Amino acid sequence: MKYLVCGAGGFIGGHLIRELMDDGHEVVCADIKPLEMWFQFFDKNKNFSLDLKEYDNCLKVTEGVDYIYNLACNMGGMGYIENNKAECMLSVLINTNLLRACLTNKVKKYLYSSSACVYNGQKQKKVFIEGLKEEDAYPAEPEDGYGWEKLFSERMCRHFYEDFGLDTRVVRYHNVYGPLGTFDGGREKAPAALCRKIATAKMENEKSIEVWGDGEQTRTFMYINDCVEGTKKIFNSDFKDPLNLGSDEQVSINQMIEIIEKIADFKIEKNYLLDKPKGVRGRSSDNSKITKELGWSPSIKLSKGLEETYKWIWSELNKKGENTNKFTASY
Ligand code: GDC
Repeated sequence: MKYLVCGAGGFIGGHLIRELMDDGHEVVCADIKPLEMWFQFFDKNKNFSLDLKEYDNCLKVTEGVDYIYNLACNMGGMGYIENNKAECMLSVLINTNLLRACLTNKVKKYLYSSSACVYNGQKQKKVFIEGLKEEDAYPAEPEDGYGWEKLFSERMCRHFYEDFGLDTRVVRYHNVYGPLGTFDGGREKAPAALCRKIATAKMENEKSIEVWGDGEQTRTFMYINDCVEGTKKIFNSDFKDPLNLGSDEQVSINQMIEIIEKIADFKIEKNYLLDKPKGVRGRSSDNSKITKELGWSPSIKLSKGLEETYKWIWSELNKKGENTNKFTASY
């Protein structure tokens, strides 16, 4: 079977392609970024650098393809999505035109990468909340901009199945982190940002780091290996409705900082910046449905995943004279 990975130059895309290749599949890769900016690049594959918001480009990359993982969207951590709502919403063109191209080119199955940002904001007003169940996305009050696009695109997948018979899957990612992802430049999420800040403080012997908000806000963070395994499992399952893919190990940002301090063997003072983007107060994944449907759920401990992530970021920061621009490049 021939797979297409859209968003191939991104964090999750790069890791997923490696796995699909290891499984022996032929993979076509597409991303808007120039090839030299891709986080992971494999010569062996057919690689396209083009804008999937354009229908003609969607037609081109889907030709002869059986299966699609659509991970392509303009995104980032809270610092990015709160300040670039229109850009985030324009990703609707990627999903729309890929779905249209799937029909023309008779693609067999299509996975759409949605997000925990689809969940109703009213259910995320406290710290350490009950896990969000899939049905908590309605009544709709998602994250402004980015979350609305994700919720709308989820529904488009559903209707392409109902009306045209296209076999679709929808996965709702909860804050994914790990090596070979963005850790600076403005799009980074909290795990990578805080690993970078603590590593930099240790290297430069600084006493404090900046933390957005009061540090009491809570999240669950999913390590990339769980993310790739779960994504493939959902793709290969018969379950067509949106499914959470996230950890259920809830921590506050302050608790995550403590874990990173231990890994780094470095204590730091926290300078809380209350006017920075904070997002929801508390978010967590309820994993009952994925456990029931797949007999599996993410299980890698945050301390283990952060250890790998910190080590990688530390080594990237230590690379002297090398061009690390690819990690700071804008979309
Ligand atoms: O950016 P993020 O990881 O995204 O932020 C988590 C929390 O960590 C926020 O409350 C933020 O204010 C706090 N925080 C503290 N310091 C920092 O230095 C920092 N950098 C960052 N980035 N945050 C800091 C994400 C979306 C994604 C995606 C996932 C799905 O929201 O940004 O695009 O869809 O959700 O779960 P987060 O978890 O709010």
